[in-house]
Amino acid sequence: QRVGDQPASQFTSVKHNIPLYSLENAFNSEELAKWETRWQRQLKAIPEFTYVCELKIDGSAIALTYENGILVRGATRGDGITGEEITQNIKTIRTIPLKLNIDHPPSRVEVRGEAFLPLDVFEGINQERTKLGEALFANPRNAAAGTLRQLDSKIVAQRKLNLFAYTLHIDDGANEDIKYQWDSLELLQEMGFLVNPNRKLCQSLAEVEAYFEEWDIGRKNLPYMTDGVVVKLNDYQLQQKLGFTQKFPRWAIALKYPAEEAPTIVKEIIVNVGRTGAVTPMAVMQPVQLAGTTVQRATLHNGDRVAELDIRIGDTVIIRKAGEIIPEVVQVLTELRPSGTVPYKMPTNCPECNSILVRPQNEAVTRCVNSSCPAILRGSIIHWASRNAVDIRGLGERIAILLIENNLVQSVADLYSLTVEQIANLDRMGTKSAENLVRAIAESKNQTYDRILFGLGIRYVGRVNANILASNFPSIEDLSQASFESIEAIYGIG
Ligand code: 1X8
Repeated sequence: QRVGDQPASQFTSVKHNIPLYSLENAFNSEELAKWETRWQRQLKAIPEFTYVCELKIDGSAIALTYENGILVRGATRGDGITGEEITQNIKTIRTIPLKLNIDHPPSRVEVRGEAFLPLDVFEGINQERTKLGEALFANPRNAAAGTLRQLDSKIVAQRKLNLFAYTLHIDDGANEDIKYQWDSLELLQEMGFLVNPNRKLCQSLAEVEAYFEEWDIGRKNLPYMTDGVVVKLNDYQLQQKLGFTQKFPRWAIALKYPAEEAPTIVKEIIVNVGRTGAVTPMAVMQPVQLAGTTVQRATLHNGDRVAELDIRIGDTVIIRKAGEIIPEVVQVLTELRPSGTVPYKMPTNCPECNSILVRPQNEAVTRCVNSSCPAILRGSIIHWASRNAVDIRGLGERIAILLIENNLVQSVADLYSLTVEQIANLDRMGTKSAENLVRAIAESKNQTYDRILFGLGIRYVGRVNANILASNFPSIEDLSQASFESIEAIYGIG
């Protein structure tokens, strides 16, 4: 009953019965105090009130609809107004009741919660993706969102998704007795949902901040990721009086933890050449745990940033992870610098093809401009095969490197004349995986033209622009003839 039979071919959009708002963020006590002043000023007199503090789960928001106690729909947040119907996937989450555990269920109940992946499951998924050469998820939130959008609910069922419920809406007036958020949480629990146990009623912002501090330490031992605490006015009457702005409820705020940082030691400084030829200096460091993953590389962005940091091999550095897969070096602790270090000099030649690197005036980026540089070819192939381009499953970094090293491809076009035999002879490939890859490459010819356009990796043609161009020029021939004026005239292109 929990796992669907046939994979879905696509998801359908659904309008939420009640919009899902996002939360206003506060990053410090001042911002939190301003929020309190603001909501109090809006009322004629300062009322008696309490705050409910809950952990902010770094997952993916979900809306669940129950009719007469039966789960009839699960949807992603989407833009808050419309989301995607993912009922089949939602049903695989064991902590979501298919039937509410109450005697006389109201005709309609809406439950909101955060779907999340436990940290160890997240690490496991990324390790598996590394092996397959697939792009890694940057964080558990993206991994949860990606899992929820899997078309095959059998895969979702294997992933151990979970959900903390935190909002309860009852449609038919039956919630007269529920006057407080706190009581909603207890009722949700009685109905059979998993509700985060680490909640607290607070009488003042001082107590809220104590809770925030307590969980800044406590969260490091939780098996799931949190990125702050959510503070809500407990009293539904007050919530109703305050209402919503265009974007947020006025009666709630998220107090966020700063992006995680950690110290480590630089073992090596390397430069990476991307598919556009852009040369990015990177620090290779002693592995360190950061925001749920083991990190050993950090970006140094460009030569100017390297000079500004004066980062050297042997330095102790602070790295920070703010949403991206690759963290950045934010500080060099020069007082810990060992003796005998030398400033790092950016290379003048490409580390992969040895041609002279070029830095256009007024640009921060240094580039390799050799069109046959193997690094550029490798990056182009990986990009072409990536999920948002023509999506060739099984063609990741490892295979791209093998194909280039063995002189099997000199361009993306060469992928389409590869044979099973050629691929099967590569390191750690067999006939079966070679057949799969050849088939996946052949199937990629059927992809839509916007994906192909994106896959070409033209500068300034990202996913959005590829889409816009594809819908304004019916064929690639039309696009190749397009004038400056006709492109400029398109809504969405400046
Ligand atoms: C988002 C979240 C909320 C809660 C926990 N985690 C979140 N990511 C909670 O209320 N316990 S509320 C919320 C929202 O309203 N956007």
